Formats: sequence, C-alpha cells, structure tokens
Amino acid sequence: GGNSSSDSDDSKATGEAAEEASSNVAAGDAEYKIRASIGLNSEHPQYKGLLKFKEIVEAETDGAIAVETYHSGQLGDDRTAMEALQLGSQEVTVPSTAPVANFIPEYAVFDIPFLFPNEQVADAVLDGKVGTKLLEMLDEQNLVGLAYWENGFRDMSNSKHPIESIADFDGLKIRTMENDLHLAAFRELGANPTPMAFTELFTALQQGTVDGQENPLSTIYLEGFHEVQDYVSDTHHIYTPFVFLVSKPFFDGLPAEYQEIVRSAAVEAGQYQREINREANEEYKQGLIDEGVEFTEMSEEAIAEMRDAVKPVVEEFSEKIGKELVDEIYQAVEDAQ
Ligand code: TK8
Repeated sequence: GGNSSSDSDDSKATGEAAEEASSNVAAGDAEYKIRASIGLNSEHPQYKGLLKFKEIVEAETDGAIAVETYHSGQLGDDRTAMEALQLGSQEVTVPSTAPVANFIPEYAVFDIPFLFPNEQVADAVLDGKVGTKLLEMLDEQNLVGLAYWENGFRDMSNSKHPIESIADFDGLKIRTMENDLHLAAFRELGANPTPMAFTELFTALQQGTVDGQENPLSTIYLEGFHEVQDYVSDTHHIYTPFVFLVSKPFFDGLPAEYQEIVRSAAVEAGQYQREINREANEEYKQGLIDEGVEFTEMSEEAIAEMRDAVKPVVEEFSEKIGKELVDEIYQAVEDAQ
C-alpha cells in the first residue's frame, strides 16, 4: 500500500499472493518486488536491457512493481538463478538458452552449430512458431518464458595460439557452457572441453585451468577476457539466444493487468537489447585489437571444415531433441531467408 497513485490502488492485487509478495518488500511503496538477475556485468547490453525492463515496468505500474536489478551473477549463475525461479525465491533471470537444455532437452535445438546464418534469421525463428513453442515448454518447469533476447554468435578465445583451422583445436582445454551438445561438438573438433558456470570462467582462464573459452565478442571485450587471452577467432560457431524467464509462482500471483505489462516490457526491452547488442560489435572487435589481441578472421574453408566435423554430433543430438523439432527449425530457418 501507500502507493503514490492511490486512486488506482483498488485495482491492484489483493489476496494472498499480493500479501506474500508485498511482505518481501522491506521499504518503499511497491506492492510487488521483482529481483532480476543476469550473469554478465553492468557494461554489457544485457544489463542495459534489464534496466530498460525496470524502467518500463515501474513506469507502467506507477511503481506498484519495483524491479531490483543484479548483474555479474551476484545472485548466482544461470542454473542457480533458474532454480531460484522454480522455487519462487527469485522472480526474473535472463540466462543463455544452452543451460536450459539441462531442464528441457528440446532447448538444445538452439545449440546446433551454424544453424542461423545471421541475426535477422535468428529473430524470425525465435519470434516465430518454433521460438514460441519452446517458450511454452517452460511451463512444465515452473517457469514462464516471455521473450528471447540476444547473447549472440560465439567466437573463440584462447591463450595458446591463433585458431585458423580445425587442427588448431587439437588438445586445447576449452571451457564450455553446461550443455552436452557443446561438449560433444568441441570433442569432435579435437579440443579437450570442460563444462563450467560463467561465474567461474575468468578465474579459470587466469589460472590456466583452461586455455580458452567461447563467447560473443561483447562478452570477451566487456568482461576483460583479453587480459588473460591473447587470441580471438571469429568462428561464429553457435548463436546463443538469451531467454527472459519469470518465476511461474510469482507470475501466476500477479493481476492480469500486471502480467501483461511485464510481458510486453520483456519484449520491448528485448528489442532494445538486441539493437544495442548488434550496434557495438565492430567496436568490441576494434577494442580487442587495441588491447593487443591477435584477431583471426576465419576463412570460409575453415568454417566449412568445422561444420562438416560436427555433423555426427548434430545427428546424435537430433534423436535427443526430437527429429521433428530439428526438421521444423531447419524449415523455419529456410523460410526466413
Ligand atoms: C551469462 C551466461 C553467458 C554465456 C556463458 O550468465 O555462460 O558463456 O554465454 O553469457 O549466459
């Protein structure tokens, strides 16, 4: 209670869910509090997207929903945050889709190497039928999926030598996300992959527990990985979406009007986040070069070689994902071009 726009207080939530939520609020006028966390730091477009979400939700609910934002895995890594949402002890997180495959095997469909030729096709598929279907699957995991944001095309970094062709992966210790398809694909390329939460990655690179990792240039640059990595190659081997998740127990307890505000804010903030994420890619590349990184542009032949090498992995995982869904996403990719 005690909201500044008290004339609309009556239309706001009443009942048990509201009381429970507002009892979490130590101070301030909000009836509901959303704790929203991400894994990347406050420099990253992902955090700017989260701030946009906060701005929209707080404005459109006249402050009845307060959004607290946390970056850098302050509330835990992707998997931990998802589990907190399932339990209802946190309200929002925006993980990469790759670790979601540990909860819902179908999510590995986004991990198929070289699936999306560009961001526009990714948008069309994610915002279309296939993406929507995958969002709906979250329900069975006590999660509500509202939108896809963008992590982006993943590139290689390492401390040993330039990666110019598949032979350069040989024996390299690579950190991957906690995702079986990623692990299998890097094994197939000849690397020695090990799964790890993002929150542990910088230290692992610094201490040499792993030689390298793969992430979009935005992350490599903005997280300062160039301080501990000398070589970057633009392999673009996998496109990783972010998925905007809400705790289902929390979402179900919101009045319909607020559910709609939260839903459209997640979408609108996502459009903004995709835009700023794409804008700065050249800047990140130049930034890395200025910091002394040796940047390798992969040849078409080398990419074709990588694509061929991981084909057996795609075959193997098509069974686990479901052949129908795999066919469906390939069709959607084709239709979007
Ligand atoms: C951040 C992660 C990260 C992902 C990874 O929470 O783990 O490498 O690319 O961005 O989602």
